[in-house]
Amino acid sequence: MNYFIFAASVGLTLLFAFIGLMNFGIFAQTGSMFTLPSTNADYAVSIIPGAAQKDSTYHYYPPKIAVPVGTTVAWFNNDIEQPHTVTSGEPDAPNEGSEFNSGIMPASANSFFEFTFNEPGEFLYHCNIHPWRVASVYSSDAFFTGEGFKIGIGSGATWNVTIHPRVLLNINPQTIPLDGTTPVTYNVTIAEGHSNNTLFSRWFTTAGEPLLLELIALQDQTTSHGPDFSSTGAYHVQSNFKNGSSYQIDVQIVSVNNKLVENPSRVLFELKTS
Ligand SMILES: [Cu+2]
Repeated sequence: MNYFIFAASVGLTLLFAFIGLMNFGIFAQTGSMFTLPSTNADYAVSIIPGAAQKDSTYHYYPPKIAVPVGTTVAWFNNDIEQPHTVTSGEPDAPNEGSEFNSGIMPASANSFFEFTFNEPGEFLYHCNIHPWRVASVYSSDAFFTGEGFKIGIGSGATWNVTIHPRVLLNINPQTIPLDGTTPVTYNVTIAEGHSNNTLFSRWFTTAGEPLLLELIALQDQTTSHGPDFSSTGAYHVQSNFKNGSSYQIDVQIVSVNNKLVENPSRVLFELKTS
């Protein structure tokens, strides 16, 4: 009998230890993804699991972004049990932290810091606790207007894919009232050059917001993902975008409040690369 109780209690202990490990695994996994608190941010940067280690390839991911002026970036501490900071400037620079500084971001799930880039320029930043990786946000006031749209271009009017492998576009229809809630669906088609070589075509829905679409130059197959947050934030399209080319970006408002638009607003603009 005693032996039975002992065996049962060992069994239970092992079972609880196993459940504990399972929970930890699930927790760690959730922590590495964007399960987000409410934020009005436009773009998510992750402080990645393992960021505290010196041999980690990245501390922040993506490490380098280019966004239109007015973009709010949110950094999430996804490195479980490690505090980090998001501190403007280079480590030990005299102006360190003068543009923005998160202070210590606690090592808890969904801990985040956000900052709106209202001035154009290149903003380097680093972590005060692990000051061996510098990341950057480039902010540009370049934009295209026409055909009822204003399109902010994070890289500047011409996109240099070597300097800025990622560029965020802010596609803002001027003829449709955006109330921050009513769903608006955009159809985006991207073609290379003046040919009909369509790289990409997809519908994107926002919650009554402009469409934030990031182009990522990667020599890989064309794919898309997003948005960064549960129903808002940037979408991303990766393709073999390259310098010495131009991309025809065709945007149409397909539906508002899930009703098809009869005379869709449509813009076709050209994004040249260096
Ligand atoms: Cu850090």
